[in-house]
Amino acid sequence: MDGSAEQNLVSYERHGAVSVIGLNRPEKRNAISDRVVEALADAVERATLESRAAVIHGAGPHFCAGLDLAEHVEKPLIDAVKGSRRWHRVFDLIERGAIPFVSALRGAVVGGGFELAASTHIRVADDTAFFALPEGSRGIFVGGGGSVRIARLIGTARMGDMMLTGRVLRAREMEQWGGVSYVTPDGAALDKAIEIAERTASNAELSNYAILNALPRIQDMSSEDGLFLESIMSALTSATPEAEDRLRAFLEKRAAKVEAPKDA
Ligand code: 1HE
Repeated sequence: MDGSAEQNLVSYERHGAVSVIGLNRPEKRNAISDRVVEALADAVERATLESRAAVIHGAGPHFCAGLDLAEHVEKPLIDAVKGSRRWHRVFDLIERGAIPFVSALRGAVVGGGFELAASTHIRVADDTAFFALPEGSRGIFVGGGGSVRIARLIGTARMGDMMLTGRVLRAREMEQWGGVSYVTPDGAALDKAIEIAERTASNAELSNYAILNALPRIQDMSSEDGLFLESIMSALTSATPEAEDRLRAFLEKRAAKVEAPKDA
């Protein structure tokens, strides 16, 4: 956004109902400095206010090289803790906000870049994307929510493997591990991510809100509490005029049916 006088560290555009947010520091492979975190927070807040869905991508051939190591190496311990907590708050605005976020991934999706992607709701990678958590070899630890989000996404054992060995996975391997949901040809991830975001933007707003906010919380609850909250959310979303309109539209054959995939 308009984050800095010298350079917009994060770009922001609107495509209809979808905001497109770009990490915009390609000369440093979109490494995330404190100022990038602030610019990202502004963009996420703006998107949440004015759009129905958003896409996050990176300028240039790499999505994101993670934490800005040049800035980090100079930081006193207390500032490192505060910095990590700030990442948590900003990524939480994405994960448990009010609109769906789709990430478009290419090239390096590394360390904090993978943590950012893990805070989005849907990940689309092109064939050039590669995933790594080099924290072990750098002598640090994840600090952008990865120990919770990435561990849940791909499993703690696989995340531990990536951190311990520095193993680098291609997009197709990460798809098999559940870390990305779509793999496209080289250069096609952003368009696919926008298309998916547009699709999510056409849902009922309250359903999207429940998907974003109830679903992850239910995972943190006991089964009994989760099932109870599910019933409450189910009744709440059904009780809106929008739900009634959408249900009647189907019953009166004005809404699309669910169709089998064309290539099935
Ligand atoms: C950086 C960073 C960075 C690049 N912080 N400056 N992340 C890492 O350990 C990944 C480190 N980066 C790389 O392994 C590579 O840069 C890439 C594979 C991402 C890209 O390679 P390449 O050949 O395209 O670029 P490059 O020549 O290595 O980098 C271009 C410039 O970006 C160079 O600066 P220059 O002044 O020499 O031009 C690099 O120093 C700079 N650069 N990555 C700072 N990360 C909340 S906790 C999260 C913990 C982590 O994220 S740990 C993982 C950190």
